[in-house]
Amino acid sequence: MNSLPEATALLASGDNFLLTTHLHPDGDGLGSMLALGRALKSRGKRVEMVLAEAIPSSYTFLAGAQEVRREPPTDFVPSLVIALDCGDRTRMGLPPSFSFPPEVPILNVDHHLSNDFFGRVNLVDPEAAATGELVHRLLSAGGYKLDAAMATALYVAIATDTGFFRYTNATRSALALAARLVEDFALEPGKIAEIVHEQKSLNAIMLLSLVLATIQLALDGVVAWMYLSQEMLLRYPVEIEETEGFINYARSIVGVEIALFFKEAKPGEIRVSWRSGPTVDVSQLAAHFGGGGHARAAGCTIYADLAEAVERVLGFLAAWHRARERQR
Ligand SMILES: [Mn+2]
Repeated sequence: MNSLPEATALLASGDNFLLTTHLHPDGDGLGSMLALGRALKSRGKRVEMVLAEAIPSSYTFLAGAQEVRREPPTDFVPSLVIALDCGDRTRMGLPPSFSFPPEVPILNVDHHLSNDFFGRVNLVDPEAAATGELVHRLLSAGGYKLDAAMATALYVAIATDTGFFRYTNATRSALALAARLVEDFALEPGKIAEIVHEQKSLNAIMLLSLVLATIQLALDGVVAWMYLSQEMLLRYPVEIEETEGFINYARSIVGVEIALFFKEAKPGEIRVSWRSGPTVDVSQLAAHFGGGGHARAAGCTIYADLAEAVERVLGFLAAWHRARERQR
């Protein structure tokens, strides 16, 4: 069931809500969770926001960020679990020790193309620029009154997922909603961008210099790839989230259609970020390695050493590239 009325009805009916977003949370997941959590609380609902990981420092300014717990209170049995910005159930950032009864419904609010509709009720729209846009739809349909804190959280959700309105998902409706939030609640986009964006540690910048030095082109310049090894991370320790934007440099090279960033999260565990321009759907390519995401931004994890992961992905892309050349 993929329906707005069903989703609003679920929110109106229950009293104990467990909200979560994906691990390695981003501005969209966190902003969506915090805005919805605050709105539900304003209706007198019990809300527990849970994420089994620390919140990146660039988002701790958002109202309610301090209320997010690593695990639910021991006595807590939710009447509804709400997953925000999670493409599938395994992405939900709940601690492995926590389980809830199978009869408890999940409301799945998401905009990933690869979303597999794991909820009892799903509010899934790949056309939405951000999950925050869907949360806004949900709150409007339910007649919830926004306040400045919710508006800020939703603005951050939309701004961060559109690369501060630079990516192809910076649609008319995303811009219009952001503008309305700014106007109605006197938000300051410049200030918000500075808090979210310009808070890099010196280590992150030094690490960027090492990563940029690894950029190589492949397949006649169609692919640019780069990597981050454990050795580099030991030299300049950062939270892995701080490396999120690095891949944009590879994608910005003239002629490059696919950018790849291989991150050795642990020895033997390589997280690969995929970015593309309008000519390639990387969510389909990443799916070959069990990953997914959006057409222009996807990810997968490969359990191998760094060199082998690079070889597997480039080998796969070489075959894809040859097949595409033949079709032309
Ligand atoms: Mn998102």
